[in-house]
Amino acid sequence: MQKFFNYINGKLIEPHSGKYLDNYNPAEGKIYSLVPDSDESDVDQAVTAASVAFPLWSVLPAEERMKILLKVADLIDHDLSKLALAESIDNGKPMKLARSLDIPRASANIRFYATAAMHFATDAHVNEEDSVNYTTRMPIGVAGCISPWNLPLYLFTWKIAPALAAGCTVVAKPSELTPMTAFLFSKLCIEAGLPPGVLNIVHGLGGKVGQAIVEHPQVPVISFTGGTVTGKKIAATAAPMFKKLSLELGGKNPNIILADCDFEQAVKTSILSSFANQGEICLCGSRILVERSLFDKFVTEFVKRTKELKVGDPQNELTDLGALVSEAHLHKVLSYVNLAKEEGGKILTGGNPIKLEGHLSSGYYMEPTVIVDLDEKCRTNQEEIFGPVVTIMPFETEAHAIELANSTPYGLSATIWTENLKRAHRVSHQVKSGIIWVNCWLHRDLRTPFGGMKQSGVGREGGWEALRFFTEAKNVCVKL
Ligand code: TXE
Repeated sequence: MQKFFNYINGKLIEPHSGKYLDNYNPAEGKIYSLVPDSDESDVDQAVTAASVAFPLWSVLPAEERMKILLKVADLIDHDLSKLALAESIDNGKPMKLARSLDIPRASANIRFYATAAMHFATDAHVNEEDSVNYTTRMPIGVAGCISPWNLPLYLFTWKIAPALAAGCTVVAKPSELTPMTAFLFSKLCIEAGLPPGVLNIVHGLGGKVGQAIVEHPQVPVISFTGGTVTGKKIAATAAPMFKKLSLELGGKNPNIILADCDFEQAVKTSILSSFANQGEICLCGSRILVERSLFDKFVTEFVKRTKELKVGDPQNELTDLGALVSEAHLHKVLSYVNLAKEEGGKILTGGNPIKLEGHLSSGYYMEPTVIVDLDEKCRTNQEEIFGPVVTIMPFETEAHAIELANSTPYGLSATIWTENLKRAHRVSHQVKSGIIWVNCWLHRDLRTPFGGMKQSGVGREGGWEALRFFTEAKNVCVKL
């Protein structure tokens, strides 16, 4: 049985407890590896290593940091197939998705920030009369980076890259459900010559290892991606310690289909924004809002294409949806289908678990599901399901669409389909989401601010936002 190890002070080591957690392959529903069941003593050792490494790493010229990080990115590209297979096995997602999205984006994250550090500049304010002010931005210190299981290496590197590029050292924790690529990543960091202690990866349970990172007095900055419930716990721990916090949380994103849209594009992309990665992307458009005049035509075509999706072996190139990440998560998502029925919803397609043949017979599979006849206030339309389940609701007017779009506690992303440019801008400006896509979805430019409003999070990642987050601004005023 394969064992993963913590990566502390440049070494791959066992957890102090010597204990391990079972790690499942969701496609087969079987234990395939063991994850360190670390505790706060392991976190302590990691924070010490990161603290010792900080003075040198933080003053290393950006160009030197860039060279090492670019080597890591090259090694990820070199191991694309191996990392994609690891991601697919660990998460249950189709191999073709891991190979086309997850792993290329992981190396892109690192390359983007390795080079951004070379161009990161600060401000100066000259007062012609008598003074000049200039701002310095120094790396804050040891950064705690905690990431979820849905896009494991993609989101893990999305935090670590800017932290390291900014000159922070890092103690990171991947989800205990998908530790494999983080473990392989630590080996690549060793191979690339990342100095010991600059990055430390401690595996284990969120409530134990994650909590220990968040409450550690020598970790002044925390970057978290995960559920809103966990985000609240982290904020409650970190706020009284005046820690700097970035929280990327859940979503219940509206996908607004106006009657004047490019119908084929809207349907085709809506299938992706509904079911990609088994619907386990916080940016998925899980509430589809369709203008009344287009409603029947859209629902008919959307359900037809949903039925055509292939749920199966993640290693099969023809598979569109693989397994959900865990048995518990599958049951959670199925429980929302039952809730939808209780709330008066009509299941147009899907809603059932799927039992595949042979070695996949114990895997965590379910049908992509489309639900109508629910009102916007019911729990099914208010709570994040985070699976291959969407609701479709009609709206009468543009104002009604905006009211529906803004009717949940979340505000992460939204998609708007219209061929009318003025309408696109008008609606975009009124939808309360941090990220708006018009006539596209998940079309990413890493320079843009990434994050949500309301209960979808605090702060923004991406572009200069992330480098500012991991640095402390200081203003120096010099009297002339
Ligand atoms: O989250 P959890 P999950 C959201 C997504 C969904 C959820 C799924 O919408 O709601 O995250 O991810 C660790 N102190 N997003 O279930 O449980 C845990 O071990 C410190 C939004 O994994 O919150 C794991 O490593 N850490 C996002 C990580 O937190 C703790 C994109 C996330 O776990 C902890 C992806 C604690 N008390 C998912 N408890 C976006 N907005 O981009 C758990 N953890």
